[in-house]
Amino acid sequence: MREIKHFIDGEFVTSRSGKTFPNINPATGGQIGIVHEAGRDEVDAAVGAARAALKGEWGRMPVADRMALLHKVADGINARFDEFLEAECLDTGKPGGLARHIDIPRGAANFKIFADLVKNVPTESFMLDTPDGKGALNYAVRQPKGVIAVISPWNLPLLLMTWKVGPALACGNTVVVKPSEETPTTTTLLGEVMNDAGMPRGVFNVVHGFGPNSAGEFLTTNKKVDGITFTGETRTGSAILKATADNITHVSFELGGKNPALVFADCDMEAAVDGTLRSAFANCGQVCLGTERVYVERSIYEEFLARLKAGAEGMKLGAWDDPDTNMGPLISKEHQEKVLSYYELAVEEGATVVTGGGVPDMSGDLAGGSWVQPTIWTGLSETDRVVKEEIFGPCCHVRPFDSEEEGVNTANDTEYGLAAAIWTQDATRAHRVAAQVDAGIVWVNSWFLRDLRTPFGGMKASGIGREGGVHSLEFYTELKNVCLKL
Ligand code: NAD
Ligand code: 6OD
Repeated sequence: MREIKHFIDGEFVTSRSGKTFPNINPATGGQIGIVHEAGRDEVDAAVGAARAALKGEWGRMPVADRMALLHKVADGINARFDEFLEAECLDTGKPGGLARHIDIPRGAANFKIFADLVKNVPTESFMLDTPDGKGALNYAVRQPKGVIAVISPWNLPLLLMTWKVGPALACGNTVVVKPSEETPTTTTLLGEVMNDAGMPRGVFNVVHGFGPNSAGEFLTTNKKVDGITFTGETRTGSAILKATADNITHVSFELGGKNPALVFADCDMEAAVDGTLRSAFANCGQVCLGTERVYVERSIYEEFLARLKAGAEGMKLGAWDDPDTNMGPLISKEHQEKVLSYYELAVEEGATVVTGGGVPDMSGDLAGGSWVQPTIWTGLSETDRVVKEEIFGPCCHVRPFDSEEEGVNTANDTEYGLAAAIWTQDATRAHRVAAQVDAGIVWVNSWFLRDLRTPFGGMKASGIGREGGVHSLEFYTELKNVCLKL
């Protein structure tokens, strides 16, 4: 059984309190590790190490050397690809094929892409006329924000953690990461990679634990943290905002969603069905960008629904290392209870269960896992809780619409604004609808097609700020103007 320790100032350490919690494989319900839980002492030590590192070798390192080091970190992940893959799949239960193509390669790419980007970003300058005719030169410089707390979720653990750590380090900051209590392993492995790459001590630190009255709260209330970048539920974002109010700590938030898909009669039906199967069911529906509300133009509604149902029923639930598996379990028994409570609520609210709605029969070791069936509903009203609230499971509600205006209005009738998918072959319509949908990320005839140079984030209750490309610099650096009188 793996023992998962904190990584502070370049060393793996246990908690002084001796407090630990189990690491569970959600596919079987079995314990695979023991994790040390950080108290205030460990969090303060990690933040202290990160602050000291800003003044040390890291703070003085030439940009080119910093970028070369980040490339070495990416290479280090790739060199231990299979180890990261197995760790991620055991922590989450996700299919190996998914993690092999998305989670682990992106975990490495997040370091290279931001390293390459940061060294090529210009800043502005302005000449100002002055009464003496000599003028003044204004120029902007970017400097690191300081110590960044990275608080990450369990659904794409390595990918979403490095999506923050990559740009934070590229910009010259130091970090203290608190991964989700459900998925501590790959973040800890990254500590080994950092040491092997020669990362100076204290630049990358990891503390394990929960949110309230644990590592999460101790980190978000620490006065020596300069910025908090958080990915997780909207209500956790709200708790973090309250915790940071006294210190005015800067935040970047990527939060929940209740994302719509708009499927128009002029779509490529096969692409729309395949894309919606992915957006609703990939990673067992545990993708913040996933589709939970599908609106289909009435003339193709029946055909689309029948094909979506057939696709959902063809999904193969199984072990991560079975090459036929394309759906894993939910992350935990607690999350399984939550998702199943929505499955029950849907029926109470009057849904027609097109497929699924329960727990599949799993055999052998998998019988103890957190499995649920991929589920499709119809017949709910737009005010029903199942249509309004983020479920974060492999499920969606499908509803017909009669006009573009109706489709857009129902898609926008939500407190969230993270992502949307539009399926149409009419380019004019695609641009028109994309402009009207309230979402930070709109995909047309695709889903989760990522270009890391693009802005990423949510409108409304789905987040604060944008990361990705140069937008990451807005959070991870302080932009300073120098005005020089000539
Ligand atoms: P969560 O909010 O429960 O937990 C996320 C992290 O916050 C964990 O590390 C957790 O320990 C920590 N945390 C919890 N309470 C805290 C507190 N009071 N103070 C400090 N830290 C605290 O989210 P989750 O269940 O891990 O992830 C699923 C959620 O994340 C979904 O709502 C999903 O939409 C969202 N998500 C959003 C994005 C995005 O890019 N917008 C990406 C992935 C996931
Ligand atoms: O691809 C990304 O950069 C990203 N942040 C994906 C988020 C997925 C949410 O579950």
